[in-house]
Amino acid sequence: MGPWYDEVFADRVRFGLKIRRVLYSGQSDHQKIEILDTEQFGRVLVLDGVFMTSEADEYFYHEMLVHPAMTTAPRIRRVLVIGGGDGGTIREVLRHPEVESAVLVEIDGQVVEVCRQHLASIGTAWDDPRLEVVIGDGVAFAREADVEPFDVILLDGCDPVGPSEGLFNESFFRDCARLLHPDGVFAMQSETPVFMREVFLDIVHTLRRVLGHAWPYFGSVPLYSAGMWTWTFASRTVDPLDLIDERAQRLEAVTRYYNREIHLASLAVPNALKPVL
Ligand code: SPD
Repeated sequence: MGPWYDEVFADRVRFGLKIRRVLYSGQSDHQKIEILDTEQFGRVLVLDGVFMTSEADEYFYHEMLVHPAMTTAPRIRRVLVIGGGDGGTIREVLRHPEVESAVLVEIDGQVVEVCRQHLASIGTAWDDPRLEVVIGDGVAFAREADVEPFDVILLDGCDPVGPSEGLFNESFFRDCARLLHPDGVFAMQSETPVFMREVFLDIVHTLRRVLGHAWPYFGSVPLYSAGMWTWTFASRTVDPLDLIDERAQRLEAVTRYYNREIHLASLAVPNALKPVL
């Protein structure tokens, strides 16, 4: 038996993976970084004891964070990703040939280095000439950047503790809104209403105040133990149901989870959440 690695959530839930070995363990200026080789999920990135992504199931999360925004935004020429140091989100962004430039702002350069070395199957687009990687604080970037607006902004953070805490508040969302084209789309991972109901609701309601409209959408990521995961789509003008069919259809040749049916179905709100949404 064993060894096992357990993620413990708020002293209420424990989710464990049997590991073959620890491939990397180190402390950066921001957090503890580990790469585990596991029986079920292959290689897994763990930050401060929380499972982030795995070789086996990362596509559920990354495709759903990226493609609802990228298949509905009228223009997808310029894209900003905040967080996402494993490279999965930017890989999905750069699948779209209409993208001319993409900026990824990751606070922890050590996460990028470790993932490039140990999770190369996830980060397959690091050398794409359209990509600029900025190692720095996404909150400061959003506050200070003086650049042409982005067509799509994607927020790929950890849970709202530690280095990601500042990525969940209204002033940061307002700074992102300033950087977003008037017809742009913002999307972010918005946690699970099963374990983090208030955080989830707060994200949706705050984005509605900031951008006018926000729609949570639902799915599952096998590595995240609550069963239900959410992302939230927000835009001043774009409705997530208005798919650009040609873009979505082209993607379906390569995506492993995302397709047009899943895009539309993911926007259905469970009854228990309807009154609070
Ligand atoms: N509970 C874990 C939430 C992690 C969300 N971000 C994952 C990053 C994958 N690129």
